[in-house]
This record gives sequence, C-alpha cells and structure tokens, in this order.
Amino acid sequence: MSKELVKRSRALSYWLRHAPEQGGLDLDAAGWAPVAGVLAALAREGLETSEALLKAVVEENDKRRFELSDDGTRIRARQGHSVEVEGSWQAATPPDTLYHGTVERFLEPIMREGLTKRERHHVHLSADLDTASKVGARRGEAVILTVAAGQMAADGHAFALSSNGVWLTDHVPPQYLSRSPQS
Ligand code: HQG
Repeated sequence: MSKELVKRSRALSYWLRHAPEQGGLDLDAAGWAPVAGVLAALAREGLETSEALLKAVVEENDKRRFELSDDGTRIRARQGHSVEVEGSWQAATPPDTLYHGTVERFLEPIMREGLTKRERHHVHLSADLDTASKVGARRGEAVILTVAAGQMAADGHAFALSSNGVWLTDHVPPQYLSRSPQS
C-alpha cells in the first residue's frame, strides 16, 4: 500500500473499529458507516479523499480490513472492533414526550417532511429539554420540537434507546411534531 493509502487506512481503522465518535460517525448495528460521513471525517483530518481513492483504500488494503456496501454508500471494518457494533441500542417504549433540538432554518422542511435521518442511521431524540437545547445550539439558536413519542409508538413506530441515553427512531412524521413553548 502507498503511504497515502496507509494514512487513510489507519484513520479508518480507528474510527470504524474503535472510536466512531472521533470521526463524527455513527455505526449501525452491523458496523456500517455512511461513506459521505467518512469522506467528510477524512477531509477534517486534512486527508482529502475522493470516492475513487476510498475505493483504492478498500481494494488495495493489505489485510482487506474494510468493505464497501454493494451500492457504495456505506463502509465498515470487517472485524477488529472494540466498539460494540451489535446491540449498542435496544428496542424500548418511549415516554409520552421526547424532544428534538434544531434551528429555525430547518423548521420549514421539517414541518413539511418530518424529522429525517439525514446522514445518520436514525433520528436522534432526547428525553429532556436541556439535552435537546444543547443539540440544537450546535448550529445556532436552538429551537426545540416536542415529539408525541407515546402516540407514535401507539401508532406502530419503533423506538430504540442507545446505551448512552439517546432515543432513536427512523422518521418522525410532521403530525407528531410541535414547537415547544420553551424555545
Ligand atoms: C435536521 C450529536 C431539514 C435536524 C448530538 C438536525 C445528538 C432536518 C440536522 C446527535 C430534517 C441533522 C444528533 C428535515 C432533520 N429537513 N433538516 N426534514 N430532519 N433535520 O447532527 O439530531 O456528537 O444528524 O434537526 O449530541 O442534530 O454525534 O442530528 O439539525 O445526539 O455523538 O438536520 O449528534 O451527538 O443533524 O444530532 P444531525 P442531530 P454526537
């Protein structure tokens, strides 16, 4: 492997096996991360990488450490994880109300199409206003949305609780959302 490939391979091993949060990545239960997120993480490290170069990192890797999904949108380490990739979250029944912190500029699309996963594997919700407020404040002045999670669950939407207390679901349709008076 060339030096350029080795550098990228080392960064990928670290994020995909050991510390996804260090690369701003969220691995799913089978260890997959979005390619777009990985390319962004590499760029943040000063390792600008095209999709073609990433493919070379995967294909020319001396130990075939990584694999790309068939559609090329996800990447994972084949083995060697220290993070729990299986079962780091569990199905759970949510409280009646959960919260999502966001910013004003996203409200129009959110109220039209609901909360969507974007680059992540789930929509992230929190059980308390304070956390939602901090999550929203990463992008500007926080706007907090109240999610009728109990009603969603009653209507058949699945929820999971991560080992670090984040509530996860696939999509929150707009009818379950309202702007919290606290924001
Ligand atoms: C918004 C951090 C337009 C959504 C935090 C959010 C959290 C839409 C952004 C965790 C939309 C996605 C997650 C729609 C959602 N149209 N915008 N239809 N639906 N959005 O970062 O919830 O550091 O993927 O409101 O602590 O902000 O990663 O999600 O503003 O727990 O461990 O699109 O990230 O944790 O942003 O944050 P994100 P999030 P970690």
